[in-house]
Amino acid sequence: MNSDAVTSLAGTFAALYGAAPDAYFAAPGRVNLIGEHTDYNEGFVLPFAIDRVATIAIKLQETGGVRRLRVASTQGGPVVEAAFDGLVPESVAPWARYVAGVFWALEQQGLPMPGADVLLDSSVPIGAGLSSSAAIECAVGLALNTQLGLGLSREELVLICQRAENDFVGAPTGILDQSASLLGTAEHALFLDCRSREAVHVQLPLEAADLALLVIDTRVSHAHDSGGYKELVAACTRGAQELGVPALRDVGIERLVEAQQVLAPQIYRRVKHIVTENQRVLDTVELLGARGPAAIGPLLTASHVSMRDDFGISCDELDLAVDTAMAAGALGARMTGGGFGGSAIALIPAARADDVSAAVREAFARAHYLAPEIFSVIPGPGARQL
Ligand code: GAF
Repeated sequence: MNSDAVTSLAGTFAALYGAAPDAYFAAPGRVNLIGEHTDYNEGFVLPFAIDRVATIAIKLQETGGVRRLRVASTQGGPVVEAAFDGLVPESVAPWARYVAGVFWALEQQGLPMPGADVLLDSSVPIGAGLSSSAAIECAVGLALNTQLGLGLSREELVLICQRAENDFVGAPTGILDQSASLLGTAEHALFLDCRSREAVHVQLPLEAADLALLVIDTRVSHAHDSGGYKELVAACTRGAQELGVPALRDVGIERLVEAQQVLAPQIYRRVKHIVTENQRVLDTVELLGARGPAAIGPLLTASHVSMRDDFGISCDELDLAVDTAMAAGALGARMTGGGFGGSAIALIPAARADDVSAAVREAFARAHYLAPEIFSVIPGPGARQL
């Protein structure tokens, strides 16, 4: 965020709350390059932090009085105000739960929180599968950790923010989004083992390879606290139980034939996606190291086909975005994020960005879909104080 934007945030904060903020923090959204729905199956993911962020201005309340949380957004709307003691999700508007939930999760951890005034601004599109919610949680988590001197590591903050999302917002998500936002670094993707939580930064030199990564936001909105995501988690848990393993991470490709014989067809297809997707993540990391980003296109597209045909979480708009991008010269394309809408990504030769974008816009217009938002992203830095 440039200094003009911080000045403008300071002005809005003062107008709303009658005082200057103590500090500013920013945390990015993410693109998941590959490794979808593998996180809560204790498998592998390869996301990167993007150059679009949620920014907060924050002022902690002095200790002593009744604790109160006030949250406002630069998008407008009334200031959301909640008493801190007995804080429950229902006492705050849904969008403000991503802020309040982090205060709540830290308190649940035995860390007493002060009240606070928070102003939120975000350049991460909402409901686009780019983790706008985790970006807010991570900005708040880093702010409280820093301002209160809690001494938590970023890895610990990942789990606090995940707890806010799981137990306060009510979405049973894994650690993919919060890990990308808090642990991401510029020019790298984050290769994360979601069982051991070991994270390795893998170079993703898009520019040097004359490549670009386009995000195609279909504007079909989705939310993970609704039914679809929970059903997927339940299906994967059932698949693991029936195969007698702690998590689908423990099922190798070689067990798929047996899995097909013992599982109901719908559970089998879900299991097949997770098992093959874990292998695709490992193959992608290997190819990136050996041959660079231009080589990974077919793996990205295979991941999309698996989500479309086996995991069952694509939609017509995402399929059209992927198929059109491929026909217009993309090296690989896939939906990214939780699914049921949101965004597709396309890995393209940088020189073809305008042609691919135009082809996708035209195809959407022909299908009478909403006009997509198309923009390119680069791997940016993780959450930080401004
Ligand atoms: C959402 C969730 F928040 C992540 O934890 C992950 O499961 C993802 O969907 C699918 O890969 O973003």
